[in-house]
Amino acid sequence: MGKALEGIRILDMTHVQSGPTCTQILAWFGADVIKIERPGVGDPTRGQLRDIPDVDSLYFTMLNANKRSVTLNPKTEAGNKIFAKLIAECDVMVENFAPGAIDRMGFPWEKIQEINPRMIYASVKGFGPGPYANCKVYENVAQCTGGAASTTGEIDRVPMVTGAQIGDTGTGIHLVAGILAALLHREKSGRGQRVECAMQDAVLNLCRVKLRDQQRLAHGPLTEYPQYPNGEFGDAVPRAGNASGGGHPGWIVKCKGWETDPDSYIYMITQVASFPALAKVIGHEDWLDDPDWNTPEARVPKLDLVFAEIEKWTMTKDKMEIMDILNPLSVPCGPILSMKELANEESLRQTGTVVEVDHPERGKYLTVGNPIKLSDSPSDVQRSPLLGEHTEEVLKTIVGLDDKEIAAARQQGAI
Ligand code: CAO
Repeated sequence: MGKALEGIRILDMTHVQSGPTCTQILAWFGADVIKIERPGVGDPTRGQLRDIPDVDSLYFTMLNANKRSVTLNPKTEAGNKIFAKLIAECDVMVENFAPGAIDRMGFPWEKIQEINPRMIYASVKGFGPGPYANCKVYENVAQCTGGAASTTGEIDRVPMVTGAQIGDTGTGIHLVAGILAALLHREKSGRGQRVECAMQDAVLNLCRVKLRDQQRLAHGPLTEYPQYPNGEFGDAVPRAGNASGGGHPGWIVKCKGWETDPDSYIYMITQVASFPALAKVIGHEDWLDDPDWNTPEARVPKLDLVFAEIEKWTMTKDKMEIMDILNPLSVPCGPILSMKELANEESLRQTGTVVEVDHPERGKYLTVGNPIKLSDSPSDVQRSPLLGEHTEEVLKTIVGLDDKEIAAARQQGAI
């Protein structure tokens, strides 16, 4: 059974997180991803947040699975020629350097097109065209400038960033969609094209419901927000604590053991259809005949009381026990799972979403496998490459250099 992207070759000029996320997904789908790294240095994340001295960090190993590593400096004479040949031989080039870095290497888009008109050139930048186009951007900058931070956090407290890497990984996933669309389009047009994704845009896309709420504000208070009915609304979407972003009110409530276990909580959603079952199970059958409680409209102004009553019940039970009771009743709820629990979750191991990989220098480590499952071309996760592990192999088989030329390039510091 072939892989979905078998035969597609990616020139991977990415570093840190956003770009590597994108190329890792393409690699899981079977593309041949050739990661170009600076000789002797490599992707800076190889050395960041190291848990074991002198061994590639988990930051690197968890974002660069299934790739080949080539060390190459395109700013040297020999490196420039090798890079041009790689452009000619690849289908897609992905990069996420600060604006202008690839141009400064001598490869503006016009030149890339000249070398290979079928090339798809995909970039992540912090911002799109405009006043901030030249800014360098990291994850939390994108969360702040894309609307996530202003709408996340406790009511009337400081803006909050989330642990989910929506700026980096979120943008990388958007870029994958653009690359796949451009590959399909190339089938018809015969030509490559540029694919650009700004981190601010990707975060805003992920915060789409908050822009929805911004417009709703003009027509009255946001009734599902905890500020309603007693708090104040300003002229911008406020932070809403753990309120649900959807049409059914939700909140996080305590479970048994919360005093000592920081993750003993569960997210409860008071979906209209399953509310009678929920009311019964928490001992509030009385609500079902009471017009003060038995409609969503009646409950909305006192959601704090609704969740306080739910919490009285959840505090008597373990979060997984609650799942077991509520799921058969079709009451949507989600236990707050810690990373420790997720790492040990057997069902995630079974589906390949959590995978153990063996690395020659660090030994066994856990990574997140491909969350996108294809029925006919499943992904297998291979360890990340060592720095320059595939330099000679790629230079010989794809660039067509012989031993003498490789030695000369090495002497120049090109590889
Ligand atoms: N050989 C020689 N030089 C190389 C090289 C190689 N193989 N690979 C990269 N370089 C050089 C580049 O040419 C560039 O040099 P110049 O600036 O002199 O042209 C430099 O290394 C990389 O520059 P950078 O500005 O991209 O790197 P930085 O560490 O200063 O900034 C980051 C990092 C992420 C802030 C910036 O790259 C950026 O804003 N990228 C776009 C947004 C993005 O993806 N952010 C997410 C990062 S993940 O949190």
